[in-house]
Amino acid sequence: MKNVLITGAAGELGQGLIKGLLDNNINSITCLDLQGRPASITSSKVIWKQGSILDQDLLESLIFKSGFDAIFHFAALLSATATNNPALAQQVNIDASKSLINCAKDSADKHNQHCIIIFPSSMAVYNLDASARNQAVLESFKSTAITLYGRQKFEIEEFGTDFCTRSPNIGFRSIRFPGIISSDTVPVGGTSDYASLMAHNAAQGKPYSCFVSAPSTLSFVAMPDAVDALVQLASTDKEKLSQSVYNLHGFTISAQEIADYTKSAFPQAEISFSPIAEKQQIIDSWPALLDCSAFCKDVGWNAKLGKEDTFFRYLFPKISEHYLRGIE
Ligand code: AKB
Repeated sequence: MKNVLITGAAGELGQGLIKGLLDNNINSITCLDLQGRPASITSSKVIWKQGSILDQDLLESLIFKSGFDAIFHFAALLSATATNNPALAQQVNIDASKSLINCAKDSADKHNQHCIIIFPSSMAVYNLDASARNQAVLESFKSTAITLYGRQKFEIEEFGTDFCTRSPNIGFRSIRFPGIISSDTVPVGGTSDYASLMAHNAAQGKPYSCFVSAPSTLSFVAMPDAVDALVQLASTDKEKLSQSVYNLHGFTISAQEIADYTKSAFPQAEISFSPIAEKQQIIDSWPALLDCSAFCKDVGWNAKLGKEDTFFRYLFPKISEHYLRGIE
């Protein structure tokens, strides 16, 4: 991977990946986002284009001009935002994703080079009942997501996989992410956001009311492990990949455990639980444990941060430092 495009680059996954790719000596990273360049991204290897993923002319000119060898397509409306804006979610999550894949193919054909599209899917594609939630969920588990977002992620997984089997110059690779815990950005628009929000609020001395119940348990991964997973998936030889869509899992943790951890790091933290029925139903349908053995075997990835390390070695120290320096 030498020359990559990241759409939705200012989001939490985008910002995490930019740092990860720079650490891996990438030549050039072109970023597309509605927002301007974040102040923390200063490298001259990063070219920032402020604009919309819905601007077809902009997308085509970017992709055709540069001939990327990898495209990380992160621009999306997350679960809560998609539910509240279904028309925009259709445009961004479905229409723009399909046109990006089409455009990547045309460009790869024109430049006669190979381009890999990396698509972050989500555990939101699953809809588990209580008995299924007690087991590790495999990719083959068939279900109908209860959120629009989950159904849209699944639609693009299927579209990308099918499209690329017919187009030799492009590859489609996808990870079904659990909730991601990030220290650098405050999450917005997701349903799993409560985990990071507890800590971000505590670090700023603000009370936090959690929108799911204390026993709610979910699968999560720390951002550095999520970034490693993306970089490793993009760098793995095609022959080693037995499937196009993989589960990822870091650790299982309940909302109560996160609150306890947060209170032990920030003794003044005020955390209460006021579950919102709609959000609770979504969380209860998502996995607490994803079987990611295929990903670990094919790509050679392993989570480096377990649940205690994620909070005590990564999240709490980093956000304390951020807020002390006044960065929000
Ligand atoms: C969300 O909550 O929408 C995301 C996800 C699980 O995909 N974090």
